[in-house]
Amino acid sequence: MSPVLTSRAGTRTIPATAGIVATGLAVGVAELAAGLLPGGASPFVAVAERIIELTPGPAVELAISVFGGANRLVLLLCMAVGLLTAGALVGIGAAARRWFGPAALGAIAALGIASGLATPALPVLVAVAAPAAGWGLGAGLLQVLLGRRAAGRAGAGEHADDLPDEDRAHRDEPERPRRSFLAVAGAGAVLAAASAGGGRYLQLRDAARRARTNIRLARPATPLPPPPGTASFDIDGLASLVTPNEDFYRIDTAFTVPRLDPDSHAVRVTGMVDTPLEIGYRELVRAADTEADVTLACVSNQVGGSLVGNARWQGVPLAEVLDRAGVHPGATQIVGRATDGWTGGFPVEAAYDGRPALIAVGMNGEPLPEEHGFPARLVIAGLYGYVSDTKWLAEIELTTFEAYDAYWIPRGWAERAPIKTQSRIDVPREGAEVNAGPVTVAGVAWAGVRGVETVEIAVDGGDWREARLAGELARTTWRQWAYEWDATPGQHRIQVRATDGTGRTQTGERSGTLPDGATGHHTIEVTVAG
Ligand SMILES: Nc1nc2c(c(=O)[nH]1)N[C@H]1C(S)=C(S)[C@@H](COP(=O)(O)O)O[C@H]1N2
Ligand SMILES: [Mo]
Repeated sequence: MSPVLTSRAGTRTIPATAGIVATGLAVGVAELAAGLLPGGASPFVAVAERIIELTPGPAVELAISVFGGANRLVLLLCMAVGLLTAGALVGIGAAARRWFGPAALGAIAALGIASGLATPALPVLVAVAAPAAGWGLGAGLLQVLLGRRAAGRAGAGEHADDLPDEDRAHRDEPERPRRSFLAVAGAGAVLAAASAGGGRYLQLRDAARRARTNIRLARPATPLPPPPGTASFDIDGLASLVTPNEDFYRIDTAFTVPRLDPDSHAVRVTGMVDTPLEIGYRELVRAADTEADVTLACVSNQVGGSLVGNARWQGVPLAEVLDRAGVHPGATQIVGRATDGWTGGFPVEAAYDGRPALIAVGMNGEPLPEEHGFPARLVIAGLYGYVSDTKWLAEIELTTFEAYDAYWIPRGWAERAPIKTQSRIDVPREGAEVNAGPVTVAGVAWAGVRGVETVEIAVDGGDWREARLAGELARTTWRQWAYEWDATPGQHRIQVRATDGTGRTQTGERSGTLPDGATGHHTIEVTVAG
């Protein structure tokens, strides 16, 4: 191969690389700027939308028939490849004529601006500023990269062949500029990817928030009355009957809360059914006419712990959706699968035995908070959360327990996990100092779907004495209790136990949370001042 050819190929690789990185950075920064600006959506997607709009109908239909639901993704990938190819040409052109780089990147930015301005949902400021910011940084990086390369060439690269032999030993000196070119190009590429990813994340989070605030829950067919005053005691420090959404415990494996677009989100029903279904989120919201008061409990809750909360959920009865799909008689397990792949699985009976079992979209009168599963989740009364209450619900799969182990099962947790009867002392706090005389001891007790029949208190290992119970909101919720204790000076130990609606009293035997929930009496020590 002639040295001329090799060197020409070499002179093209570097400007092409510079062009690709600079174009990537321009697009990445535009996405990031759009994510940072209020109301921002992707300029890149805006271009895709204009392309779809300008593509003749039959061509779009062909694309859909070939690629199915992935047709948009295919278009975005094609655009990305096209953009990087254009980037290479931008770089090569800019190496020949300095003005060409900024001008060509400007043309790409102008395409973004024009598409953004034609997108009604995109604020004008974002439509213009985001691509402009991308253009500025991309063009700047291109100049820097081509400058470095020129420096490298001047250093020796181009003239190396003319050098006397003894100087050829120093040919690797240009390695330094080249290395710095690679460093800057590498940093630019990382920055481009990070800003594109970060920008997209911010845009989607923003979109989910905006969409969430625009959602109106349906009016329930038979609205539940507000919780009666008799179901609550007014005692300082006692957990409120209904846990406010912002105080509700949160447990999941999600590293970051999934941000899902309610307009495109759907829940599929798959597996052992006659007719697999897909129900869009909007349809779920319209059909969500059922309310239920349900206490959720985490299997990891220690005795006396706070991983339990009570809310009024609104949704579609799971059985209604399952009946539409037609569950095969052999199916024994319902698996809820989240968008991030997490799964929880519970018996099919739980959807049909009359307990509240909902595909929920509402929590305490508002759309589900993102942390608690927006757009949709399962809420199955009486079962620990890890088997039943899948958040960010994407799929309901009918299967058997033999065929599938949900997320926590191979990790040692029980396959069947009804909530155990438990009770907790909220006041006084563990280790508190109180004055002698009448002291109110109060807390909550819960028993899955069995309801709480009695709560008893024992002081210093003495007889069990019955506490007063607040009215029952529902069999499926916790129940407040209170006990007037005549406190005498000194150190005292207070224990609590509950008896469920089937007459079974919770065990005092202590066991840890693994594999199916902790047991034992919540016990506190208090000091009574003389
Ligand atoms: N997608 C998903 N859903 C999930 C989980 C999870 O890790 N991922 N954790 C479950 C567990 S262990 C519990 S206790 C409940 C908690 O629901 P909350 O965070 O709304 O209180 O969610 C359940 N749903
Ligand atoms: Mo949990």
